Amino acid sequence: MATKLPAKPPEPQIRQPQRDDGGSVVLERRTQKVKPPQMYQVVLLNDDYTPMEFVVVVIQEYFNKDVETATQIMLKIHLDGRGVCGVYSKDVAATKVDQVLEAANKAGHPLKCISEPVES
Ligand code: TYC
Repeated sequence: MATKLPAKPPEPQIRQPQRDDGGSVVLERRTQKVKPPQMYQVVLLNDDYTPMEFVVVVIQEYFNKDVETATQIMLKIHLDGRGVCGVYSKDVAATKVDQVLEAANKAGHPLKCISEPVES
């Protein structure tokens, strides 16, 4: 499979040469600002039926957290209704959501998972 090369930074924009009053040619360089990519947070939502132990395992497995951190995040979700499990690029966040929903469906739990842009 062909791998994509990283995108090149944009070339500085150079406008048409202008003449100043003294007859010399002046080139104006305007460097384009490159913004960092929008990041997405993956959020688990609380429900009344998914077992706490299952949520802790999901957070460990799909978000690479240790058992203590995963338990803290699970308890936060249980108490607040939602909790951020990780922050990723858009594609990786969407894949995490799919993986969590598939694991929950397979196990017969109604666990919900979403991704949303991180506010800057
Ligand atoms: N509220 C669930 C319970 O009491 C536990 C739970 C935690 C469910 C986090 C979902 O994302 C969740 N069994």
